[in-house]
Amino acid sequence: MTHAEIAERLEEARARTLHLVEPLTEDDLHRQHDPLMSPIMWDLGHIAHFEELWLVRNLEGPVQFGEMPGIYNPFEHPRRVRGELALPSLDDCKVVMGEIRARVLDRLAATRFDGDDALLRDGYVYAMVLQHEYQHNETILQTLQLKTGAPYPAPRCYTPPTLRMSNANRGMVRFPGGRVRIGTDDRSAAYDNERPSHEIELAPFAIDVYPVTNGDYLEFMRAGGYARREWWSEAGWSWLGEAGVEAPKYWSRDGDAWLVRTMDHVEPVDADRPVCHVCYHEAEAFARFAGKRLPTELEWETAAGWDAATHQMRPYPWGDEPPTPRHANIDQLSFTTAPVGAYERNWSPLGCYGMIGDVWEWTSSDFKPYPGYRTFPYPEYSEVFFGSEYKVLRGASWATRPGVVRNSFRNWDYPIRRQIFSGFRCARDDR
Ligand code: AVJ
Ligand code: FE
Repeated sequence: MTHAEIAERLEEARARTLHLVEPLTEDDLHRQHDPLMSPIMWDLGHIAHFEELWLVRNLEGPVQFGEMPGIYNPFEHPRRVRGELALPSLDDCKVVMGEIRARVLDRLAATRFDGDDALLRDGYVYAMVLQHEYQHNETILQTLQLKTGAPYPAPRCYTPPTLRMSNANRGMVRFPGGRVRIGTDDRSAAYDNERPSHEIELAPFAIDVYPVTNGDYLEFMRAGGYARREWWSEAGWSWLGEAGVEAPKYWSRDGDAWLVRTMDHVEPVDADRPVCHVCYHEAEAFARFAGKRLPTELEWETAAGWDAATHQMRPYPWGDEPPTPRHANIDQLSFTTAPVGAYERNWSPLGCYGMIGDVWEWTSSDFKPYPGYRTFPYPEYSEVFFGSEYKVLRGASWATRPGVVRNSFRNWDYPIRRQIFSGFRCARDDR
């Protein structure tokens, strides 16, 4: 990225953030809509102060993440209590955002990207701050979907293509087994948890061509999926007992049929769209019902990128072209999932559709460091979350900005979470 491109992208990221919150009242911004999510005003202030930490203070000397001002430090205040913090008005926050941005641009002009500092080399720290804002945009959209009071009037700006596939094609594709290169060594944009790239040996496996659709999931429900102990893990069954749910989040009954709400739209559930807002336990139970299992994240990445012709991994399923809303259902402004098969280019070389876009996909993998992992630049992004508490999700959802979309990207959350834009596809051993 050149200096001019960085300035342009910072501007564009902020314009999108402010566009998303534009329809909201001051009360909407300050209210804690759900214990799982911050008040949106907290995300806005946190975005600004994260930028100040890394693009202003850091250029004057090394910084610690703990230097983030108290109220915007996520580790000092868990999400469920952020409604009690003294958050500013949107106008005051915009003033602070503007002041910080002016200092950032001032310093950017004098910054060189060809020195020894790994944070500055190739503009890494700018890419990191941009991605942070993109990721908080998706967090804000999760909050807006949970919003109390009047539903969020989503600023829909385009309708996804409506091409539909015939059911006949809905099978699995096979990976023959062998060595593949997982992860990346990129130091211009990738997060520390995606590095280093490393070769692994994978056993043969089969994986679904499509993510599991609402239609598939309804079959599970009709087969008594939520009442059949044998399809659930122990942790899953105990979650189900406490949560007492009988359908994906945001579904409601309509006689014998089901409706689904996305922001301010309520529609009949479309059988051809990927199921969304299910937790890991539901995904795992469905897989057992189907006689399959969830893929590991290594299998997922292989299915998304491995090219039999070159024996190389592609950065995106369709090749090298940077992701846009023409490639896949990403970048928020469709405010919906699309029927599987709708995006003509969204195929991986192995033959999987929609690894990117529509919904994040649960994998069976715990969020652990790759062999040879080194924390960079701060432990609070990845390292403090490593362990068996979190499951890895791969891909990207309709609410993900293109700047955080790549086959090597690793997302993670607790296995009980359903407010995220999460679905899944199944796999199977193929020995
Ligand atoms: C990668 C989505 C799990 O929201 O906790 C935002 C992203 N990290 N600010 C999160 C993140 C720091 C992170 N996830
Ligand atoms: Fe953050």
